[in-house]
Amino acid sequence: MFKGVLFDLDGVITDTAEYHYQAWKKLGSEIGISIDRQFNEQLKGVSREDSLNRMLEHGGKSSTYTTEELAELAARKNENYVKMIQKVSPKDVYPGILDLLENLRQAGIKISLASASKNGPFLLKQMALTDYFDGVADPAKLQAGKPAPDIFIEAAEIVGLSPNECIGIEDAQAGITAIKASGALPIGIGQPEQLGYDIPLVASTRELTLEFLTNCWKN
Ligand code: B16
Ligand code: MG
Repeated sequence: MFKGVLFDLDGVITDTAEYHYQAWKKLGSEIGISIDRQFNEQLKGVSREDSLNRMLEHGGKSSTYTTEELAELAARKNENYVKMIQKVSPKDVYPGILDLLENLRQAGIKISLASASKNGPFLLKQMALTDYFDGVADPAKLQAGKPAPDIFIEAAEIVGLSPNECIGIEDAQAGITAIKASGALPIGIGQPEQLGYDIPLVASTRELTLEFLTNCWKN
């Protein structure tokens, strides 16, 4: 039996992608870069700094800014994002997630957060989920973001486990690649065209039951 579950946040526990999108769009409008929802798909699971780089590249402004200016732009996006997520509440937790957390806890399975977001702890608090988590990996401490495995390795280690004793749950391609590279067993939320045909997938978080996870582990 698996001993831990490593959760991504955005797209798995709740939908913060829309707020990230609105905040990047606002920054883009201030610096003359226009983005749409399709482009935003590329930013899912990608760190703040890497997202900014991708946006600048998209707008043909890759070498326009100094390191200090880049830091200021990333901070400005985050200020807007943080304003938007003040309204996140327990109502925003995706269906099935609370039951899953409750059942994992009762089964004595460790629960750890492997989100690229530096706002992860704040979001857990807003959704009243903090107490379910035995550990929260700090993305600021790590060298490489997803698709590198670092955040999933860290999320397992902080709860005293090795990744190969854990299941990782992700909605983004970069995250699935990271889980595979860490040695944990990936479960994806989404479609095989994006996440691959070689891993167990669910279309909705409603399907993420303890029974489903147990079956994935056995197979
Ligand atoms: P922040 P996840 C990711 O969360 C988001 O999907 C991604 O869009 C965002 O840029 C990244 O967190 C960093 O977030 O700016 O709040 O530190 O999917 O890894 O939970
Ligand atoms: Mg995600």
